[in-house]
Amino acid sequence: MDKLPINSNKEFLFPTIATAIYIDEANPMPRNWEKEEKMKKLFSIFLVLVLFFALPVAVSATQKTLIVVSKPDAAMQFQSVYGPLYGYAVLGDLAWSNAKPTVATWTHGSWPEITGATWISTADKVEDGETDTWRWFNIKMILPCTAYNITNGMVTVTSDNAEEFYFNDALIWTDGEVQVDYYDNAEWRTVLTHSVTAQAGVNTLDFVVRNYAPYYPDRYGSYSGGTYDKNPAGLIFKATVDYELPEIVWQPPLTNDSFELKDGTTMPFKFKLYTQAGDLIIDQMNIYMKIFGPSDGGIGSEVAAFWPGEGGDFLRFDLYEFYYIGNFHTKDYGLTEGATYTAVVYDGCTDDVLGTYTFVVSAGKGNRGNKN
Ligand SMILES: [Ca+2]
Ligand SMILES: [Ca+2]
Repeated sequence: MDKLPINSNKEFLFPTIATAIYIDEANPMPRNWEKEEKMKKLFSIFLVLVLFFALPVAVSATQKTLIVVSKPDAAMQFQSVYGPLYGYAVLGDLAWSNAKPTVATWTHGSWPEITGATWISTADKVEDGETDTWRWFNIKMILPCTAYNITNGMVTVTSDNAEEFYFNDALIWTDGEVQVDYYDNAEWRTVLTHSVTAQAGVNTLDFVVRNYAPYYPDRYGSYSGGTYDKNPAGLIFKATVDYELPEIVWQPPLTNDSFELKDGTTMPFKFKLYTQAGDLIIDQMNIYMKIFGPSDGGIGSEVAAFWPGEGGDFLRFDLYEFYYIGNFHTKDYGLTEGATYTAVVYDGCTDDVLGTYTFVVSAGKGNRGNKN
């Protein structure tokens, strides 16, 4: 492996970078974990104050933004990590073995921050600082299945020390040397932002991160205090994407002025899906509907669920009228007359609420008071 030359005063001026960088900061080596912890606590208080005054600003009533940041995920629901390995392996290689939860890792005071994101790794402190190690971070970024006009996908990332970044299995960028002999030019400092094209439903972010083993003395002439075991490793990122959700437009008989839902009848809950621009959506079956009640001040408990499908008990799409329909057989549910109920339509991927319809159950079994 090629090594960098080190000059006598322990400073090294990279040919392609205009500023001098202390060589021992190229791969940050804390000399005292505990002292660094105290400094970080002070910085945290400062950061909280900064965040307090940096409240988000709403941009539009219909445009939504999904933000995913690196964070500990004990349940491995959305974020997990594989490794460390002592050699490079491609995504999905059996050498990676089993996934582990991402954990907040020890952070070097010089590492960049990304607002809202946490430096994560396989452990609080690196397991083996003397040898190059590789970790694979696997992240799920889940948009609603009904999301459309998906734009402005951006991923901001850095790692200690180098990373490959894949989005939906395609390599987007490599910062530093992940697969070949490394040239340590402090890539942990470079916070890069990449454009990505996200899709409705599940998107995956994969980062293969290499921690460079130290090979040089620090500015005091020692090798990280005489040992190689203090060599932090980690990843920090923030991913954002803008999208819109469709609008529910309820159909007759629900929208009739005289509408009342009579107990004992079968009521057709019909709705159409429109984009915010007013275009009809006719090919979206990743939705479902539930009916809740009676209202007890809140929405009440679940009475009935309509999953997408073809049978009479399912949420169906009518190919002639272009509406979705769930037939609510009220006699099957022992409803409370005079009480308030709510129908809710959800996105099938994220359970986002797309629309609601609130109604009162009236007496008069056996007769439907409305024509559709
Ligand atoms: Ca970087
Ligand atoms: Ca490192």
